[in-house]
Amino acid sequence: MKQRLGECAKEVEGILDSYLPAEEGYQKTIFEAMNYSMRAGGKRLRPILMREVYRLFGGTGREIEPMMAAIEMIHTSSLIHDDLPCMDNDEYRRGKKTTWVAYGYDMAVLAGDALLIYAVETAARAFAMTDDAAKVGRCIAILAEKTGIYGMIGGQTVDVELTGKPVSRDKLDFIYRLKTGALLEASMLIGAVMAGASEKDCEAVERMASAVGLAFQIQDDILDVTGDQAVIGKPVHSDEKNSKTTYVTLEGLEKARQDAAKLTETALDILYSLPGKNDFLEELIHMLIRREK
Ligand code: GRG
Repeated sequence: MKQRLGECAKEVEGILDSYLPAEEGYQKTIFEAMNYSMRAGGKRLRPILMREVYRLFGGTGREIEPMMAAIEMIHTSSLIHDDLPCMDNDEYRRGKKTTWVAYGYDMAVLAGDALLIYAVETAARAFAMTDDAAKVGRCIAILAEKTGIYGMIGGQTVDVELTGKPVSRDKLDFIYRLKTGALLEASMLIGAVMAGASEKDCEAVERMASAVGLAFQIQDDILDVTGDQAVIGKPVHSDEKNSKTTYVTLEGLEKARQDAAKLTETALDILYSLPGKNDFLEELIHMLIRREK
């Protein structure tokens, strides 16, 4: 599985690369900072999950590729901003210097902004690759909604505001569903919509992704306590350093592990209820709570 995932990530990187800007012109620095961050590695889970859900519903075309690039651009923009001194103040990510350390605070803010809006420009390239303009329009709306104030940015707002303060389980779930879950929901839902899945199946995919998102963030919290910096590629104990309440600080390591496993089972039950079969997607969902980075 690890090897297959590695090969898949490499293949996805080829696709991402084809959508990155050429490093030329007076504004060359912004292109370099964007490409540095996009090429820094990472598991490429969101585009991989998107394409596997697309395949689950019978999708075969290349129209999914601009959407795959767009979701990874949005994810990368969020990592650039998350690492800034005004947020988590981290110097390493994916085993490399963070964008603000490599390019300066000002350029990192701009590179995050640039990737965010370039993602929309990139997703819009799918219009020229299909006869079904409506589904592309719907996917761009999903990207915007899941990224914005009702999604990732909304979740991050509550997260930042509550840093160093007591956080109830209810609020923590809200933060996780939005800050982490929303982009995973967008990834999988866009895969379904682009493949022409029914409304009922799209709703099921969104619920499946929501469970995956929560389990994924719980595992992220677990790795921040138990992980190896050399494997993860970023500092561990970052949550403690930033006085963050996490699933582990609230519920303890053992319950965190149990709850992540339960959420994974919920996601898999939904997957089994859907038409079609995709063994790789099933394994991938299992793997998300077994990962070491
Ligand atoms: C871009 C305008 C704008 C705002 C960003 C900072 C912010 C708002 C949101 C933070 C969202 C965030 C970083 C949530 C954590 C999600 C998470 C667990 C990320 C790690 O994802 P992986 O493990 O990373 O897939 P790799 O490196 O493998 O891609």
